[in-house]
Amino acid sequence: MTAQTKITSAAAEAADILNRLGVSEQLWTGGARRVRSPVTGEIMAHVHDATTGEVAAAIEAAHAAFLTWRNVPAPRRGELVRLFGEELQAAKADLGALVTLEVGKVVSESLGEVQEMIDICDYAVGLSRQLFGLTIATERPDHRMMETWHPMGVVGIISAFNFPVAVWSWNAALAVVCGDACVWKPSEKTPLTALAVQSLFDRACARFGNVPAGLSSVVIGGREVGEALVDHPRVPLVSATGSTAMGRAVGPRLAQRFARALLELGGNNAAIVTPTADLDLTLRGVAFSAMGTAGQRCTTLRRLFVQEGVYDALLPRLKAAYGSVKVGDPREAGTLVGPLIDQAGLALMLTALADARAEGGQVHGGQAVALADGCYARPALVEMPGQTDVVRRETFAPILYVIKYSDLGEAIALQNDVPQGLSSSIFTNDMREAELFISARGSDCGIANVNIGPSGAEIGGAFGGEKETGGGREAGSDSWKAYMRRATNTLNYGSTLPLAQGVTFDV
Ligand code: UN1
Repeated sequence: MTAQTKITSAAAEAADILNRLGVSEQLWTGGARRVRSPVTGEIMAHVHDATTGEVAAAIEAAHAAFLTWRNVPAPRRGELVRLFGEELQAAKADLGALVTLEVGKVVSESLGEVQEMIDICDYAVGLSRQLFGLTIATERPDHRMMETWHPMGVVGIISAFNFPVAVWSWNAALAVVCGDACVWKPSEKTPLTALAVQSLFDRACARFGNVPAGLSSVVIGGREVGEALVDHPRVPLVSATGSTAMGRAVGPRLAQRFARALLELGGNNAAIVTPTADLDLTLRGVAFSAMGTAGQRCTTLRRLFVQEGVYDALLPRLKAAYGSVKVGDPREAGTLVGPLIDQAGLALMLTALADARAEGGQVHGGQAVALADGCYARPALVEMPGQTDVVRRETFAPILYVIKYSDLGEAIALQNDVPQGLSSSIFTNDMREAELFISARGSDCGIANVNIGPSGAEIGGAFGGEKETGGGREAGSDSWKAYMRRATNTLNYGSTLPLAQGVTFDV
């Protein structure tokens, strides 16, 4: 139960990294917005908010860049992303360390986040030779019908604090090979990692040569900056990651001007443990997906449904894992749970635990941990009598609600009976149960896994979810289609003009 006590300066370390990554000092000093490290509570930098005029200028520059970039052959655009991936690889340790300082992730998870960026770059390079459309049978003689995919324009990217760089890269790497330009509004809690990534992108651009200025840029700020991006007529697509409340504000504004929204919002992810589950594997899967990233992934496991026959076998082991996991400075070897993002995040966790107690829950762990001026807490395991209100809402913190069930159909119904629909999993060695869970009448989420937890997805699959999660899909599979506009072309190579549907119109 002891937290690490050795805390070294986050501010000095951040300054060293920013310098090494080539981020001009004037970008992170002298501004009005303070950047606080959740690791130590120190102020690491003062960044400048963009004015709405500066946001508009960035969008106009991006639009001008798009007009040039769309003419560059896609595989050549892929070459820029390949160079960017090389820059990320070379800077992996530094960028990972900066993610740790700014978000509080443990080092291996921060490195994993940068690896996710490298992976999507590799994916996007291959994709740059695979942006294909279909050729479709036509009903008319001497005709050909096909679809073509064209660059779309400026993509606005609004990202959240918890994956401050990877989620941007899922969007940006695809957008760039698709021939688009990007304007990025990072979370106001994590501007430093965004500035660092922009610097690495600029390095790749310098090596590539002739990249139009403004192809990708960062605008820092709060709600007004996001709104300026969302409302601008030169932005045909906004990809926004964050809370359901944010998505509720962004979605209708985009709809108002018929722009596209790609929303990746809240999750309230569950796992079901059936009697045949391998409990060693289940324990590890549950521990990582519930406690990892201090419970601050969209995909974090928040609800665990355990069949009554295995409840007493699993719960003591889970309690032991919760009691022994090392909470503390995420830079220290052995730490598995770092701080929450800020004091507000910690307060939300403590409020949810109080609500859980009031709703009949038995809370194990969950105490705030005093360590420097950081925002630390022990992860909480909460045995609940049922799926009460607090369980149905997403609290972005390391709280796992555990509920006993008897029948699998009942467990699947409970797992689906929440407003959110991002990720889910089942632990079972019964093929029928596994198949049922991923079938049409199984999990209603965008991600449904078997014998792994709901978090930690690879970039090759489409990432996103249903219901209040927003419906968007990012990263792999055919997610690239969201960043392009589709045209259907019908070509007549004959000398007559037969009309479709047998219509005659003789003049
Ligand atoms: C997020 O929390 O917004 O699947 C993204 C995962 C990570 C991405 C999470 N690859 O947990």
